[in-house]
Amino acid sequence: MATANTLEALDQRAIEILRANDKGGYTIPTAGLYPYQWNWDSAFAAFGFGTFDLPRAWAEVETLFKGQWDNGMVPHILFHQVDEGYFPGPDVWGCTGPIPSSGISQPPVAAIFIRKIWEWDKDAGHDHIAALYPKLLNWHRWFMTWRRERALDDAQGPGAICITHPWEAGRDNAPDWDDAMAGITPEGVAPYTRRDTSHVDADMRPTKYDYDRYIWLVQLGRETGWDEAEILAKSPFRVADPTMTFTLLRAHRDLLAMGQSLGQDVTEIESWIPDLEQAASTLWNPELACYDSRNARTGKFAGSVSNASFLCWLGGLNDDRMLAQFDRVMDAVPYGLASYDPESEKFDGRRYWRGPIWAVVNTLIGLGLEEQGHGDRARRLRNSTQDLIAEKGFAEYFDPTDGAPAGGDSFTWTAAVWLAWIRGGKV
Ligand code: 9WN
Repeated sequence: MATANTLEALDQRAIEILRANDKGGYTIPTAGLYPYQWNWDSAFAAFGFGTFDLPRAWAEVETLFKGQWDNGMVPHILFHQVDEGYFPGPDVWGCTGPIPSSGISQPPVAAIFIRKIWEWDKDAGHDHIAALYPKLLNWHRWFMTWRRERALDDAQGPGAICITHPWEAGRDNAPDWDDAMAGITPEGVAPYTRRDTSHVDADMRPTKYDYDRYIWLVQLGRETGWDEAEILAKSPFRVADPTMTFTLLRAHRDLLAMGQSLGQDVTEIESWIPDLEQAASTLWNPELACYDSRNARTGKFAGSVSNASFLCWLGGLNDDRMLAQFDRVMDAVPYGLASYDPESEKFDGRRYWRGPIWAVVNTLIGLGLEEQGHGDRARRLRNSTQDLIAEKGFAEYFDPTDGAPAGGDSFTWTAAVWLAWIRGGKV
């Protein structure tokens, strides 16, 4: 257990990390490994900055939305300044948005944290949310148009929210995509050199098998000129995913609250919420007794109890069926919450999204648990994450079997959620 002095020292260290990773208007996740602005990382960074520097928090999300495409999509990476230390860079993506970028998006958590920052000071936040609201609405509409599980003309109607690339879910090498990834034959991938494995151990990162398919999918998108209709028609990879579905459902609710406060006509958002609640319920896998991912090309469930399964509470579903799963996964290893079921043969405690703990996902799960009246479990998760960071530092992720820090260090989003979730706000 950390003492009060240690906790305060850690608060200061977290602030230092955010300041050090600040590139002026946007924050990099960590020096070296990730030298650009990432979408959901920035939303978490804003949450962290909001605890001690509200103007800087607003700048973070405003810079992110400067990269929004005409079709509403907000890219997963903005390449503000080319850096040879990261692959694939802007030349590989071949995108033509307002800022050089990737051609896919990331979990839409921005509205969730924009609402929180606004609620911390509504007077200071009013003009910021007024300017961001139409941009968020366009982005959410893009998901509702282009990322539903069924084809747009399918008489069965639209379903859960899909990803068109593993990087879009932010859970890059999760076992959830194994089946869909096996459907890709990565022929014609141009020769490439990975940079990630020059920064961190290869056994903490995705494999070459994964990277060949990641790049093959980027090439496919680029060949279509990032035309969503063509990607929908041609790509073998399309997976309905709890990360996207639950975060978008939650983000719709936050956008609705901001729209109402601004006196906007919110009927479109009001219609999205029951529609997506219904769609989210289709991710329930009865055999697994858990929310799961599904290969949208075949209808086959992945069979994955992942940390994304536990985002149901954040989405607003008060589903007690998930409580026993939560307890089982927490009890299975010394530190929680593992990103993949520790009792599964696919679990790998060191390898990225196939087992390690991610403090940001814990934050989303913890917020949801608390709101849905499961305060004991929310506290358990928060205390476990606090002990881990206090003992092991502000790492990118952690091995749940022994707490070992893994991936990059001095990590922006780990520092941000330390301040805003674990320590509970203003410092
Ligand atoms: C690809 C920045 C990002 C996170 C993702 C995480 C990792 C990138 C990578 O780093 O992905 O987007 O190169 O490995 O999986 O969730 O946003 O921190």
